Parts: sequence; structure tokens; C-alpha cells
Amino acid sequence: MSAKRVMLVYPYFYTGIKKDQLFPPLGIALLSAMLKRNGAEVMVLDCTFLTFDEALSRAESFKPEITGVYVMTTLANNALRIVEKLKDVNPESIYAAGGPLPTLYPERFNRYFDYVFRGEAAKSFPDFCRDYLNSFDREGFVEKIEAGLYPGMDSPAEHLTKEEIDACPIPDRSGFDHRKYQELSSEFSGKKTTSIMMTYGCPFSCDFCSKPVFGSQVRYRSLDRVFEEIMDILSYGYDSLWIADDLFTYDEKFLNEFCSRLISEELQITWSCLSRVDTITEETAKIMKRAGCCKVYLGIEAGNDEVLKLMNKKIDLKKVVKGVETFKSNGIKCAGFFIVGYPGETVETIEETFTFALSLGLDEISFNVPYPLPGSKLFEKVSAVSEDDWNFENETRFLYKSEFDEEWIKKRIEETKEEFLRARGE
Ligand code: B12
Repeated sequence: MSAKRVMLVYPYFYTGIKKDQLFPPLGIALLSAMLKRNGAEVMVLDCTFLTFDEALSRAESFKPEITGVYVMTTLANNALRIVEKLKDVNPESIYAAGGPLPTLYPERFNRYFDYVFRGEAAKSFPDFCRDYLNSFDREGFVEKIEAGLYPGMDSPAEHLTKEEIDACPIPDRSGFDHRKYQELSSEFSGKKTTSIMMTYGCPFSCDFCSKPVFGSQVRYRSLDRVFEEIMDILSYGYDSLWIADDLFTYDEKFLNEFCSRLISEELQITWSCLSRVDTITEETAKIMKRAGCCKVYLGIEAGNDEVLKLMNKKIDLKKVVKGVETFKSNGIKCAGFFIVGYPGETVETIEETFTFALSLGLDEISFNVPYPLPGSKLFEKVSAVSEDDWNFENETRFLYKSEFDEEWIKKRIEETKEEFLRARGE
């Protein structure tokens, strides 16, 4: 029987810029668990803490039959660079790409990869690998694949149903350098934090957002599976969760059940999550706090109702004030994300955003210029975004021709942040 080795590559190389959020990629962890369940030998090549040469040499010694690479916007160049070299060291392998960017632009990746899997590849990639690896005549097998057999490969991608999600194994976290992830996280916050996802999909259509993989239909995992995963996470030495769901606080019933169970299981962990200002009530904030929630990250975006409408954010300033107050009065810290320089804004509305951000009593603030994510409505509105512009992380930098002066915005962001810190006595 021939070997059944699959290598899954996360082509992100840590740059050394201090970050509070650096997590093992969950998509790769999930696919790894599914592949192992199908009998494959899997190596996760998480490049985060490796040099390019170290990554290549690990890949060369493993000699996979199938190499799969995760690609998102900021990782596209890395992915193409590494796949070119991998083909030199492992010419026998077949190469597959997946993740948000190939989902949006499969044709761009078809040039470099043998196969592109769009969307939730948990629905297709593990089955494809099983069938390919089990076939006696692999070349013959790929020639005879019928359209639609592997959703998202040569047919439209399909979302997993709630039942299918719950039937998946929990993500396989064994292939990551947890010591390094925990070191960095502790250095930043004193906590060993990692990410988890409990719901998939988001029903909102914010102008600047793109949700190519999970789409609009919200699906909740069963809490039994979620808690099985939390126990596994704790076994690696983590003591804090970053709940990465787009809308974790959207459904009060789900949220209450999660919190009640966390309280009754007495796991003594803290957690933070993304949230919206309009999905929170006094009772929910209370139970979140009791269950260990220490901080929420809120997309507030702007300090002007008309600009919020431009962004199709479906919140207004009143709701922002009330939402932040509800969290804060219950002892939950609030971080606010803002976008300044949106197409259609004026210098006055930008200033209103700075003033509003400072008035809210937030514990952390972050400002960005609009980031025209492929797949978003914003991307269609702005002009001349070049493929090469995506290498920049954490920089205030317009990736398109904006009517606003980048230097001025940078200066105002810095001044506002200084004022924020001064007001907090930091
Ligand atoms: C957690 C997270 C992060 C974490 C780190 C990522 C990590 N290592 O976990 C942090 C906070 C650091 C982060 C940062 C950024 N992120 Co982010 N992040 C997420 C988030 C919220 C969850 C990711 C996750 O765990 N998903 C769960 C897993 C199960 O899903 P998945 O990875 O997509 O996997 C499925 C498929 O993609 C596919 N698949 C995945 N891997 C592979 C591999 C192969 C071979 C195949 C075939 C298929 C495949 O199958 C999987 C299972 O079905 C998503 C939003 C979302 N809802 O997914 C955004 C998201 C991925 N991030 C995004 C962005 C833009 C960023 C930033 C650029 C933001 C910024 N301006 O700085 C940075 C870039 C960081 C970088 N390293 O380059 C975008 C990407 C959009 C795009 N079009 O590419 C998303 C989709 C959010 C959004 N809607 O805007 N992010």
C-alpha cells in the first residue's frame, strides 16, 4: 500500500512585531483532524515560528503525497513563493489551495495549484484526499473525477449544515508550537490565550466586510462539542479563550447557555470575544461577566450616523453609547475598532469619529483606514487596488487612491491615541 501523507501549510512567518493575537490556524487544525480520521498521516507545517528554509527542509523530509496551502489576503505572496519552492523539493506531490482568497478568486490560484477548494473545505478536501490516496491508479483517478463530487472544487462550494459541523472531529491542535504561541501571548497579556469558533456565518452585510467562506447563514455548534474542544485546549496549557466568531453575542439563548455551562463546569478560564453594541442586554452582560468574560471587541467604526449608514453597519451612535455602557457597568472591558477616511466621509466626520472614540470610556481603541477586502462592497467601490499591495500588516496605509491625505490621517490617529492614553493616565 502506498504512503498516505498529507502536509497542510500555513504560510505565515511571524515578523516580530509585538501582537496580542497570534493563533494556530483553526481551518488547518480541523482539516488535519478529519484527514487523520480518514487514515492519513498528516504534518501541519505552521510557518509562524519557522524561517523559510526551515519550513522547506521540514517539507522535504516529510515527502507528502498531497500538499494543501491555506491562503488569505495577506498571505497570498507567501503562499505562492513557498509553493514554487515546495514543487522543487517535492515534485511528486499534488498541490491544493484553500481559504478565503482562493474561494474568491479560484482562477488566480489555478495557475499555481493543481486543485483549488473553495469555501468550507471540510465538506470536500478530506474526502478528496481519502479517495486520491486510496486509489491504486492515482493519475487515472484524478482524470475521472466527476463534477460535483467534491463541492467547491469544480462546482459551487457548499456550507456545512449544523449536523455536519457537529459530526466533525474537534480541530487537531497537536501540530503547533504551543510553547511559542503561549510565550508571546503571556508576554502581552499575562494570559495564555488561543482561539476557538462556536458559530459560523454572519447575517449582516457591512460594506467593508467579506465573508467568502462561511457566508450569511448562522450555524451554531452543539455545546457538548464546544466543551469537548475547550477541554482539549486546556490540556495544552491555555487558560484563556479568544472566541473568534463574527457574532458570538448575536443569539442570547446560545450565549446564555454557553455562559451557564461555563459557570457550572467551574473551568476557571477567562475569555474575550467579538461583539456588537446592539446585541447586548443587562442580563446577558451580567452572566458573561460571571462566566469569565473579561473583554469584548466592538466594531464601532464611526462617530457619525450618516457614515455608519454608508458602511451599512446597522447601528447608530445611541446604540453604541448604550452598548458600551452595558458592558462596562458590568465589569467587562471594551475595545473599539474604528475606520477613518471612508469613501464619502469628510474631514469633519473623521474628526467626529476621533472625538466620539475618546468620549466612550473605552479601554482600548484602534483606528484603521478603509481596508478594501476582496469580496467586500467597499472593494468594488474603490479603484486601483493592486495585488501586490496586500503584504502590509498593521499599517495605516491606503491601498487605493483616496481623497484623504494619508499623512494627515496618520498624524491624527497618533494624536488621538496619545490623548486617549493621557486621559487614562498611562
Ligand atoms: C481568527 C482570525 C484571525 C486571527 C489569526 C488567524 C489564525 N491563525 O487563526 C488574527 C486575529 C491574527 C487575524 C488577523 C487577520 N485577519 Co483574520 N480572521 C480570523 C477569523 C475571525 C477566524 C478564522 C478561523 O479560525 N476560522 C475558522 C476556520 C475553521 O475557518 P477557515 O480558516 O476559513 O477554514 C476553512 C476554509 O477556509 C478552508 N481551508 C482553510 N485552510 C485550508 C487549507 C487547504 C489546503 C484547503 C484545501 C482548505 C482550507 O477549509 C476550512 C474548513 O472548512 C476570520 C473570520 C472567519 N469567520 O473565518 C478572519 C479572517 C480570516 N481574517 C481576515 C483578515 C482580513 C485578517 C487581517 C488581514 C486583518 C488586518 N487588517 O490586520 C489579519 C491578517 C493576519 C495575517 N496573519 O496575515 C479576513 C480574510 C478575508 C480574505 N478575503 O482573505 C477574514 C475572513 C475576516 C473578514 N471577514 O474580514 N485573523
